[in-house]
Amino acid sequence: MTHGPGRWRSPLRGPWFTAVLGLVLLVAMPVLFLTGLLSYAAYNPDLPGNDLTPGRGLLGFYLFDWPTRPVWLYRLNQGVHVTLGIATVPVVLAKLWSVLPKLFVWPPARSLAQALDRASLFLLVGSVIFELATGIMNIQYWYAFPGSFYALHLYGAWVFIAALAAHVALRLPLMIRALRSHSRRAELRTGTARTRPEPPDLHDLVAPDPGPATISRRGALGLVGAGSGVLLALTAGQSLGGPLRHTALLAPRGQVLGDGPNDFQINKTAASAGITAAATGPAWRLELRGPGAPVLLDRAELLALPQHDAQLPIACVEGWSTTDQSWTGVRLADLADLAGAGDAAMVRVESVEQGGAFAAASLRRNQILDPASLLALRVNGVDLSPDHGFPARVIVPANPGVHNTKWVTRLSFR
Ligand SMILES: Nc1nc2c(c(=O)[nH]1)N[C@H]1C(S)=C(S)[C@@H](COP(=O)(O)O)O[C@H]1N2
Ligand SMILES: [Mo]
Repeated sequence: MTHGPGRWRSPLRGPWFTAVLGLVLLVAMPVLFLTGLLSYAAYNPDLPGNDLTPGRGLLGFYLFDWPTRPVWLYRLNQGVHVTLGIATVPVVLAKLWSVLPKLFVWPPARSLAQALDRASLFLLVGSVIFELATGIMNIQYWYAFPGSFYALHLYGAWVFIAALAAHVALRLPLMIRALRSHSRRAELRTGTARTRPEPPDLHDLVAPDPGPATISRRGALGLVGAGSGVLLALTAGQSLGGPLRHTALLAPRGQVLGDGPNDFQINKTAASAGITAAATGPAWRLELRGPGAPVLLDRAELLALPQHDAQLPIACVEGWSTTDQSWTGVRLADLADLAGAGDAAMVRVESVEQGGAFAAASLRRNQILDPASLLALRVNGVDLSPDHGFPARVIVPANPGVHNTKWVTRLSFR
């Protein structure tokens, strides 16, 4: 028995309907996978201290030196990854609905081939739900993971792509046949009254005992599209920034913005990071470590060094970003020279913040050397506000936001 009589009677289910949704996902999913892999590479996870769960093993085979140009590279990558991920949710749900009866087929398998097929579907459905759920939890600040988000989301992505590859290999001819079986134009002109079930198919997607249509295929696809469109419209503003930021009603991060020239998104306020006035007041020093004795500089001494400007965005891994802000400060390359480490392969940046995943980050040589990579002291013509990292913060072009460390106290060049 595949379909219980009286259950799963929608006349919409059938190869064509499933194939249309499948086609959309066949475009979206590889983009999500690739932008996800790029995002992981952008962390420089191979540098000491950057990957909190260095167990990726072979999965890191593709890692490369993340570039600093174009400066909007990470902003674009992450905006696409997060916004597209959210917008695919209705399509995934609709596709699962379209094959739902198949999940309850009993007995589970009549042949070894069918058992393997169903096992791959189990991995596919499980991993897509896992990836969307962990991604959405993360951008909504709900860090309820039994481990590191990066590791879970990365491993999940590889399970997903492997299952997807198997699924595409097994079902692509069927999808193409199904798409060719109907005229898309004609289907999109068919209203509810004239909506008929597809002819019975080999794969049992069509209900054996279909009821009358309560919505056309056009209407159902329109509903899915509208759902994706609404999610897109209420999310994209957080990545576009500027005035459009206010349209991002689904983003939890609309809440804290600064004042005046410091009026742009704040990830974690100084208060919530436990930054005290004492730690960032007159007693604050920047420590430079290199091959020789450490160099200590106060803020006035830093301001007396050559100052440079850079127009750079902040782009958080969680999808939001700002438009370019005008940062002013000392070049990281100049600080490396001061530490006697002009040839350093990397720098470890530490914050006065105690503990936590954001309190330190390592940057690679190409990032140190970019003339727009600054230890910023000022932004948009005024001193950094405490929430944006006063007395000094790192800002590096195309860097994931989380590596633009705020409240910096030590740079160790190696
Ligand atoms: N010390 C420290 N630096 C930090 C953070 C932090 O929590 N602590 N947050 C990081 C993250 S996740 C982002 S996206 C950016 C945000 O910078 P902003 O708050 O100035 O916009 O700062 C980064 N630097
Ligand atoms: Mo972030």
